[in-house]
Amino acid sequence: MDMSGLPPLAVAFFHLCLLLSSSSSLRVLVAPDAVEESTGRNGSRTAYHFQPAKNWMNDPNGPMYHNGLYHFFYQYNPDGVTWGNGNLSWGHSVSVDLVNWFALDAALQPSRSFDANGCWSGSATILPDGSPVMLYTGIDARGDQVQNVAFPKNASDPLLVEWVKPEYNPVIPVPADIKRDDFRDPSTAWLGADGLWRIAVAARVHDVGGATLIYRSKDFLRWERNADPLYLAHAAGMVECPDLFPVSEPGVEVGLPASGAGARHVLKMSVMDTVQDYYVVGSYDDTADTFVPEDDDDCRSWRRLDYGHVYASKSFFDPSKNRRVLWGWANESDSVADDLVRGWSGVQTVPRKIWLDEDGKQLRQWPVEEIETLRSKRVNLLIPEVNAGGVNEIIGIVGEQADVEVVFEIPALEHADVLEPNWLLDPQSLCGEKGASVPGSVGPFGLLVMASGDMQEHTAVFFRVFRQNDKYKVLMCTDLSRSSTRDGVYKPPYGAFVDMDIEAHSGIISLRTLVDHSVVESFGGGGRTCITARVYPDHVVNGNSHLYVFNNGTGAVKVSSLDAWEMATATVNVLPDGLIAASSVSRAQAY
Ligand code: DQQ
Repeated sequence: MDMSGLPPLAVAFFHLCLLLSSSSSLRVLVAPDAVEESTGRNGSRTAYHFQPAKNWMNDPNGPMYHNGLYHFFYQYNPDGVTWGNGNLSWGHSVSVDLVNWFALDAALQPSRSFDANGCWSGSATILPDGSPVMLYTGIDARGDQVQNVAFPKNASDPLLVEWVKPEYNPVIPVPADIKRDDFRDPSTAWLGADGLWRIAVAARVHDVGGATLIYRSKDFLRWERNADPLYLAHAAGMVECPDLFPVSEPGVEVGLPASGAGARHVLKMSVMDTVQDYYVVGSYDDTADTFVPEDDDDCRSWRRLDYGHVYASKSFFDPSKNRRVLWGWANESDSVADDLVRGWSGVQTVPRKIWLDEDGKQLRQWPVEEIETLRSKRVNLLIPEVNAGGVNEIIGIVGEQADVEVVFEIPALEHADVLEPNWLLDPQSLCGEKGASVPGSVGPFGLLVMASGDMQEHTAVFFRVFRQNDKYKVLMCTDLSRSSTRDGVYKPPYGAFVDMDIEAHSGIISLRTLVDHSVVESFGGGGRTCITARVYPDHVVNGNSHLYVFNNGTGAVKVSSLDAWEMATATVNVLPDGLIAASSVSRAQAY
């Protein structure tokens, strides 16, 4: 077939379809009702965020790029919509573009004494010969958390469908000074100058605190613990899912692979006490294997990857585009009863490219460029400014599946309200006190999304600018208090200060919000501050959602540009029609 006229993505998609239909080992996880489910029958299923066809999903696991395909694994309960203590498996999907995903059989399932009670989180490492290895936490037959390895059964299978767990597992049993259920989540391995591999493993050390331990090995079989932890979080309890990665020079968007000697590093930890992900830039000593943060010692005061509802994030280096890509788990925030009705629970954020900002202190995050291939119908609103109390509707696109990019310009920053110093301590409460309908001098201004026609339901994503001495502080909020008229739904305000000098940026600040049914994922100030929220408005069951740009401040705000796109529905873990027949043949053979 001559495909020379097709765009590269279409060609890649075609190849993946061929691969899937011809792979003899393929057994597809898609449930018979998955196609109907994926259309969003209940209004909250997403159209372009990653989620399995059904059941429970939590942490992203072992993302990697291998032989031209992206592989994404995730904590999966094959038997139901709750976390499923005892049978957690690694769901597995592949993609050519990080947007459309094809479900394969679970890669790891509890089956041996060393993971009899669950295959918990872990990471992928690509070895120098190009073959991948997985490290994951097994909950063994006694209930101990142990670290195991797994290899592809057939490294030349492009889909890497089957994984083998060697008999010699576990490769790291729980150490004597650590409780059996406080030892988990091995990171991607990196090579030290001495030729030994290192991994970080999360643990709580008795009377000491949350620790990120370092283990070294030359063969992935025998691992030795370093006397010093990579980092000790004295004040925090258990920390989970550590991620240590090098970053390029400030402002350089190119990523670095796992080692990257000499570079500054970022340490990310998921803190169980707060169920939040924190990160810091610091110096990693690759001989002593210790990390010194360039910030406060208490990791709970570090920056957050996302100031909304995201946890257990994981990144990987994508050599095909020289970038680091991150996903995070966005849990449901309505009730378990709702999950049971829906038949699924949990989504991932969109894959985000991450790099170090020019300030050398914070990460910038941005949806990977491939997400833009879903942009279909485009509208742009030509309004020079939004006056006090102004609300302008963005019409012409489906509001519940949209990508909105808006650039605001504040003509008179000096009119901003004065900031009280204690407001800096708790931006989330400040967003609650000064919600979208409380007028200030400069702001609130931003977007109203997932709004019902009568405005009874809406989610507000907005900024407020304050003055502190002769500087300005920008508060970013996502306020869920009016997001749904339903009871039993978590509707907090989320908020954080955007770390940028808005005056030096000529009073300009941008906002990008991805709306996807029950997800409102926002990137403020060019991705300096991210807030992901889960929303469950009632009106979507029978009606459409509206989008607005608004300004409830007393001063006018200029809209330098506003572009909004309707987003096409991606193929996420549902096979395209033409392949359903092929998959049911393999399903019939499999069961
Ligand atoms: N979830 C996994 C653990 C990890 C936790 C189990 C974080 O490995 O510590 O599903 O959400």
